[in-house]
Amino acid sequence: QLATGAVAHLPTSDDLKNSIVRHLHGTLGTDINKASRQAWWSATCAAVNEYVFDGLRNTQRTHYEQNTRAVHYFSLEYLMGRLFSNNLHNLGAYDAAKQALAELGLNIADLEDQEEDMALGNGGLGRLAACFIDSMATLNYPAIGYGIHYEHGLFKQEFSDGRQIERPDSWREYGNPWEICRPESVQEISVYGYVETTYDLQGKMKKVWHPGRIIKGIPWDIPVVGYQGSSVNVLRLWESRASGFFNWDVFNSGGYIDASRENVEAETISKVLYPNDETDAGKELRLIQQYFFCSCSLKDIIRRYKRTYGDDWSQFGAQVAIQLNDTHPAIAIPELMRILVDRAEMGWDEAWNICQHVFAYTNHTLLPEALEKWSVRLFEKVLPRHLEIIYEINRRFLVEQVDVLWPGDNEKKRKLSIIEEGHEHMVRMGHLSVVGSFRVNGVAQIHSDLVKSDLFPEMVALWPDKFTNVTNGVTPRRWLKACNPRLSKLLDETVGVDWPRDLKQLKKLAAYADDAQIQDAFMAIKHQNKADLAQTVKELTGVSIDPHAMFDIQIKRLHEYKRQHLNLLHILALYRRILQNPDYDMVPRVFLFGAKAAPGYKLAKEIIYAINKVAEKINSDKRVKNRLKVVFMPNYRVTLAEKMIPAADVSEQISTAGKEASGTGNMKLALNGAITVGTLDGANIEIAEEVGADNISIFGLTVDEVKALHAKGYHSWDYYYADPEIKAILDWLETDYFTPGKPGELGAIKRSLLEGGDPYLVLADFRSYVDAHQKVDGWYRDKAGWAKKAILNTASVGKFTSDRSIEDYVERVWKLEACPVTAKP
Ligand code: DL6
Repeated sequence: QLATGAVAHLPTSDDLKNSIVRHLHGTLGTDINKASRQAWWSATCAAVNEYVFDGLRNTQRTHYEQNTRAVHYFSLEYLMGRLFSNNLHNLGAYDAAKQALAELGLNIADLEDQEEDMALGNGGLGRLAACFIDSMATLNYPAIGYGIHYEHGLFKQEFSDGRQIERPDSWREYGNPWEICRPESVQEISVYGYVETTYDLQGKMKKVWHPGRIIKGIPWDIPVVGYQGSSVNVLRLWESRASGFFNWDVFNSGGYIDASRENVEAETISKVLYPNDETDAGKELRLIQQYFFCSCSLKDIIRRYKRTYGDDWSQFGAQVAIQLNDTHPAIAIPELMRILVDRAEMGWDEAWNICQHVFAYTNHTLLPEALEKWSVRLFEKVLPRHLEIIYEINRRFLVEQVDVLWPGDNEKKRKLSIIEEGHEHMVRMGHLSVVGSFRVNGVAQIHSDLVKSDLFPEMVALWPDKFTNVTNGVTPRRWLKACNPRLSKLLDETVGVDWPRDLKQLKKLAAYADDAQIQDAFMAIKHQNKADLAQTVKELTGVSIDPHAMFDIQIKRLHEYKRQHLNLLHILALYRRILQNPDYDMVPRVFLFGAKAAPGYKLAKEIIYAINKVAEKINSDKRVKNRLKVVFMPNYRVTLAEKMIPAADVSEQISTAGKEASGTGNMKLALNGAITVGTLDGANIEIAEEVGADNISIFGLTVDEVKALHAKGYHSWDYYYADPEIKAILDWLETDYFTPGKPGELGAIKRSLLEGGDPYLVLADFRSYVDAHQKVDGWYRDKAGWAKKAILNTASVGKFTSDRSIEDYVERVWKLEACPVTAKP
């Protein structure tokens, strides 16, 4: 099979079969009759890699020959999941591999289960980065992702008597077939030390940083295969090591332990991903992680640039775009300034001009606790020269921009300064990112509007054209084609086979929304997916669920603003109604949750505990008569999402309006035919616009109403006293009904909603949430009506492909040309 893209020949099943056996013998050193599953899996990956590496070589050669402008995506997180089936699907070789393995007596699904998730991210931000690099390769954009090669990704979650326990994740304990170490591209970076001011013979001042520690960055390359082998780009992740392997002097004088301390400290940098997705500023190691990967990556970019341009910096801004995925990599801005001013001895203005052509910044959250700030004291200790550079960036910004627009206005200066002056002086990384970038974007229209109106209004006044929106998207290759093969086949048959690359093609499905045959086929697929999920639920939790029930799914990180506890209150309301009225008429429902809580986030962990305890009680209560089941799936991750999303009837997107920047799970679930129960928040608003009011159940306060309520003064007690159902449920949680012999065990939720003031307005939205579910219950009773809504959801969400997001970035931010790759056989 000849390909059109980077991969010269797409493999047939015979090609793969021969190659797998060859690798079993030649690479794994084993034989067909005694190979373990792990060995078969490794051999199959090696066989696939023959094609992947072919595409990688051709892509890199083409980019070099054509000397293309490229985008460099800087992200502290990449939530990749598994790559085996993804790579096969994108190579167009999944069926060939399935057949090859079957002929060798193996089941492809068993091999897929050999792979550990590559969980180098927490949630939305990291998974978005993974979708984006898939789209950039698919669309033939010269792009490279840069990040950290964490030894331990996001923790594994277990439950012990309903409570979350964290276990370390060792995703590459037995190696990882998808990555290539590149010792030839090792970089060294510096931290700590002090800055000396010197003068040359002409009396010109020069700053010299004498670092306290040198650390080595070792690059690992993970090929990113575009759909149909179009381009194969690279994700380059840095592993930290001490620069000198061992301190032999100390070792020889008997200090065995001390001699290796430096190694241990250096290796700590890439040891573990911070497990908080919204709050982590303040930790020295985190700042060093950020600087480590930014500095290694910038040096790597400069090394590549110099291969063509030598010391001529004039084309740097034209050749290099760097996208900062949130403020985590913002330190790259002063680092590039340092390299240009201190190392390349460039004048400040010229260097700043280059930075202003290179950096663009994406904001992913408005939550105040997530807006990174670093104490000046810490900066001074870890990166003394960078602190000086930030001071100078700030000085010029305040004098040349702020004071020009608002002369003499010290209040404006105080508000806009990159340095926050309070009890402790802090460096505001958001301000630095805006000042140092030529473009700033939010991740859904409403979020981008709020970035402008609430977060940086004065920056907008200074630079109105700097701000834009790029609504998030998800890759339909992973989130429909690979995870929902049954629906994919139906789509191929009804709308043609181009939809994975051109998701708007799904619109054609709308013409079949009333077609009884397509409705039956669509719902039969949903039922089969639910039956598969029911089996997984049984295996993982021991709970039996009925695929005929409505599957209502909330999967995302555990956060108060995401309001899993609102979902719980609704479940409790239904349970209570059943107990009060044994004949209570409701569509049987299974509520499924998947969520990890940051290990230090107490209330989030209490919410998990409460859901698990309520689930135990409900699932074993005969009076419920299967109308209600509740399941908290342990260890939610990409691989579990791929099983849950195709089986969802209802998608819970219930954040307090104004708090969820975009959401991407909302897009995946709608794409797979789930009907959203959601607030007018983040991308829900755009989903509602696309699917139409009849096909989504919207509830709750709007952003403006939330603001107005807070302004007026919100008193959650009022709702408690005014609504007997709310009162009864909250009081119930405090008894020992769900935790026999231990009253008060689930009291944390009630306390946060009443004494804690209910900061996320759970009680204010409760009644309209219950009504939104009542509406969905009614919809579900009409089988044809429901099928139509589900079909129209799939048909209408073509906008939310990450391909469209990337095209928006290209047009509004990066100004890149696509560079199609032609394979050289
Ligand atoms: O943009 C990706 C994703 C959004 O869809 C979520 O709404 C948002 O909560 C998430 N933000 C983070 C926070 N990280 N920081 N900072 O993960 O980004």
